[in-house]
Amino acid sequence: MPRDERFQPRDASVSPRFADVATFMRCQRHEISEDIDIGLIGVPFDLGTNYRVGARHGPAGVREASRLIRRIHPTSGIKPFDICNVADLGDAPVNPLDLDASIRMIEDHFAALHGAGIVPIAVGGDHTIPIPILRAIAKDRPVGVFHVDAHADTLDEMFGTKVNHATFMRRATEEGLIDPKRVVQIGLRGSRFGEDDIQYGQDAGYTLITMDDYEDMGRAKAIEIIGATLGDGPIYISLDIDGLDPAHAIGTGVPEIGGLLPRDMQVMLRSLRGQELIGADISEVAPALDPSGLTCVTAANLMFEMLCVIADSVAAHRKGARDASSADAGSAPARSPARPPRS
Ligand SMILES: [Mn+2]
Repeated sequence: MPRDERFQPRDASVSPRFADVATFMRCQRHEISEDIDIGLIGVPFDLGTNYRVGARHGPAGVREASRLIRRIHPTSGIKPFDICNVADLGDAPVNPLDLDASIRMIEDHFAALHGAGIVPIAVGGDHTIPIPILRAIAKDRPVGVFHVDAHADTLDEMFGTKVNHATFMRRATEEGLIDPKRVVQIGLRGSRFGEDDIQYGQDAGYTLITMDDYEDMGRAKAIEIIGATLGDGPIYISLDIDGLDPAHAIGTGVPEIGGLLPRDMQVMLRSLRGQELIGADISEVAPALDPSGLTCVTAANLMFEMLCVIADSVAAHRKGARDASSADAGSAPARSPARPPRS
């Protein structure tokens, strides 16, 4: 695939990193179009938050912090901007005074980009946003989920509401958007509402790795379990920044001590290379709660980790689709995300 200059980040040797309007990783700002493989998109929504608010400013904070991201992954060597057309798609529309309307607007927007064959990497926003995203991109078949979080997000309701940042995994399971046998939740910890807080996922068939489990088994074993559980098939990544220890990400709504290190998170995300990755979000980044700016720097770098493995996946499946269609002309590509092969 020839490199398309319309989808190259601004060159830091020509325009200094601190100059110009902030976009995700200094990518060019585009509207939804079929020329785009991967869309970096903000979802500035936090009406689903029950404690500390401010994740509506996450997209702006992560755009600003992502100015420092470069072109090439230091370990894998993946060059995401060479193998995929990547663009900043701006923010999904929201109504800051209406949760239900916002959820519909977000779903419609992600349905539009999914229809254009774009794989989304979303920056929240609170952790309600995977629900409208999955409704848009996973309605055709249930997907596996790699879910990093201090909290299981499987409550049935909160303050009498069903759609909020503590319920998305349960709603997605009920709605058939995710395959519970292909779900890993990692980073779980913190005090609980009740004895059966995390029971829902266990009963549904999720694989849960609490922080206590993680400390006992170590990172290599955790990666082995993650790979075995996710298996083959489409996978969505949902990263609540509160999965990390608040020493590295205090700018979040519901911080819990004793969490994952950014380094461990980087290595775990890298382990997803070779999987079929259909989208991702980083949620619960609330910049105003972290005057140091570290939370946004951490989120921007984890976003780059996601971009690299997702670009590798999109490029591989584009090629896979091309091979499948040349071997069996007329049949649909076997795996999604399906987009027409480009020469
Ligand atoms: Mn969460």
